[in-house]
Amino acid sequence: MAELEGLEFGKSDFVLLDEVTMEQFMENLKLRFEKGRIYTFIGEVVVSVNPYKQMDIYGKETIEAYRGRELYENPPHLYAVADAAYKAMKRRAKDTCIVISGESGAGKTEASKYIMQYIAAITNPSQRAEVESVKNVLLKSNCVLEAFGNAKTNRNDNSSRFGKYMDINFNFNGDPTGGHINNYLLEKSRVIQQQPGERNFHSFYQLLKGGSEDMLSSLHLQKDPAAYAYTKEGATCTTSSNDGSNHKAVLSALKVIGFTAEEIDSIYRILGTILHLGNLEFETDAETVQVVGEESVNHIAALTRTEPDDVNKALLFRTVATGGGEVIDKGHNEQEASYGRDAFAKALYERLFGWIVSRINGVIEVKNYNPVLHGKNTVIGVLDIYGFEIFDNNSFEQFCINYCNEKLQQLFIELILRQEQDEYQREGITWQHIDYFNNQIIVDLVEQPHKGIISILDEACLSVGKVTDIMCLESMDTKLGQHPHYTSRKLCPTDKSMEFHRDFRIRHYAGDVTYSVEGFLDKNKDPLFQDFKRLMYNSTDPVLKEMWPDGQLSITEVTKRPLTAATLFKNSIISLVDKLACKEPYYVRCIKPNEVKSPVQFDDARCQHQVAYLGLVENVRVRRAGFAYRQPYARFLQRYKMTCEYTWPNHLMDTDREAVKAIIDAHDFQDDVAYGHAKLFVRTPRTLFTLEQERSALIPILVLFLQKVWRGAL
Ligand code: AOV
Ligand code: MG
Repeated sequence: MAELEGLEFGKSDFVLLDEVTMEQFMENLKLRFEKGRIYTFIGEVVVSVNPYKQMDIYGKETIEAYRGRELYENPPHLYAVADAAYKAMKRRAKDTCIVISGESGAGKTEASKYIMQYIAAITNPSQRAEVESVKNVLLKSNCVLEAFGNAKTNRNDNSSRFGKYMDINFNFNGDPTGGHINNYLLEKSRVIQQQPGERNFHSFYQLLKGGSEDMLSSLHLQKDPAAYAYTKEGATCTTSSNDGSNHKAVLSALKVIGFTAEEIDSIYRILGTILHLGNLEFETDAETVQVVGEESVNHIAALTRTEPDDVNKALLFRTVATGGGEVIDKGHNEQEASYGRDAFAKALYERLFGWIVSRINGVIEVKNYNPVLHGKNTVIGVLDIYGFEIFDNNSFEQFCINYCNEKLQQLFIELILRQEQDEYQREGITWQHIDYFNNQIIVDLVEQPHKGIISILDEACLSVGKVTDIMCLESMDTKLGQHPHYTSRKLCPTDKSMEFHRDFRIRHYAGDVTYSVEGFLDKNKDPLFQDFKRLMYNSTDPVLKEMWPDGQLSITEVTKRPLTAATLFKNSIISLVDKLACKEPYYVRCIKPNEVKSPVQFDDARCQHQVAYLGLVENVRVRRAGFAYRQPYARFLQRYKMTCEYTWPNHLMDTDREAVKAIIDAHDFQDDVAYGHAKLFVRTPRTLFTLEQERSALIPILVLFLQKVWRGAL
């Protein structure tokens, strides 16, 4: 492998370490970070350390330097991986995916944006208008999704609070023809409540700080986020982003994507509605509950295009079907009314977000694609999901996010560590097994049918009678008490770090997380009174109506129990993993250098912890001992037979394997290969590259030769 940078910058590929040890790995990683080299390869995997400062390494010239080049021809970079994924997709008509992982704040979202920018920059050289427009929408969608789906957390000022998997479709020319965004579980509890020091979703502050006077007055809003219960906590937070100018960027992105003026108006009316809902209070007067002050109800009705009386009724009553089949209105108490209001606010935001995503999908969906006319439609998938997180208080959302990260780590283990080694064994290649921690046991702890945590939660949610969070915790303790990755405070009373009898702890691959069980069942059940759905369905705003199709059901029709939030999430993540597993994967492994967002601090212990749990040293070992490329003998022969006199035009040996051996020996590549039962294994890319170059040089000569043969000149 080439050393393209001076040695003073460390080794550009961890495979080149003198010895594969954690010490050498860390030494190299640190040296490179300190020298401003934030990317390092492990073969085709890129390890990235968040620089926490703007780097001048993403410009046009850099893009040109990476365009169409082989991975090892340039220093490590995201662009090298993006180009490799693109080339594999284009040359071999393979679907590929780029999986970006790492904990919260490690740089995944930034990496995904650079990768998309790179793909946009290198495609469509002929500037065809329809391709340009698809690219534009794909790029602009990031700005909109970040505004509505990201927020400041205590780990990251711009933390993704939803998972995003974007497929980009390409035609046979390798130009983008469309795409599709899958979004995963938005952390909607943030709409109504944030931890100290955190903010609600950016969109609210952007609207309040950047919205024009006209817009705000039409929404009956004032500029100050401290005036609203749902944005008060984050009102004084400082962030690195400018809400005002971002608001304008989002508005313009919405227009570019193709949202109509009416649709944009609806989006902001929904945000306004949510802010007004948050300020609603209830009081009990002579045993009836009522809303304090009429003004907010009037605003909400006006903004949602509904009647104030109907809003009032949905807030204060719920329709229930009695045993005798009768339908009655049952009044809420104050607590129920507040609960209903918050559930409504969360659902409004969640549906708004889902609608925005599907609206974007409608624009970028590949239309009129005819595989016979246009050739195979191939895909590059880019995954940017919320990273592993540990907060002071971890709840249901962290549980889901961390489970998702376990699944992605499992996929990495499967594809990079396990299948790799299994194949050597199958092919009869001499191989010293390399050990690694397999986190399947933690994945099972969470998702196993009947026994896993999600099943136990669901059981508690679906059982008749009142089951509390604590009762559910007790059930988990009983069933999982013996599990090596599960601990409960009850089961180990001397453990002072778990303070209350309402905690349980999972020993995750990336660290121990203590979850407070409070609210788990409610968040899992995620109920919303049908009355709100009906209210929205009856709105005269077509956008709102479209978001609430289930509002047309009457109370007697909604008997079926919907799937719980955890089960829906689990199913969506399993289907995501299936989607990724059938593509050729490329990996970016992001590391967060310190906890204080410093561009100069490399916290050894924190970094080493991440390197360890990401399995990077094991990755180097497998890669170094292993073979980067493999091909069935027949395919290899077909491609390179012209590079050897014994195999061109046909070989006379007994087997293809012998013929392949003749090519390898003729080039003196014996030390770089191994012979499997059915495939040739090649250690370094250089070998294939040399053969490729010879082949390219020979093809014009062969074509000339064949033309002469056909013309009878020879
Ligand atoms: P994440 O996506 O991995 O966290 P981000 O990509 O949002 O992390 O990165 C966090 C912050 O680090 C960004 O807002 C930038 O300030 C900085 N940063 C990251 N990468 C770069 C880079 N290449 N160049 C300059 N600054 C960078 V989370 O979404 O919280 O899991 O859930
Ligand atoms: Mg992110």
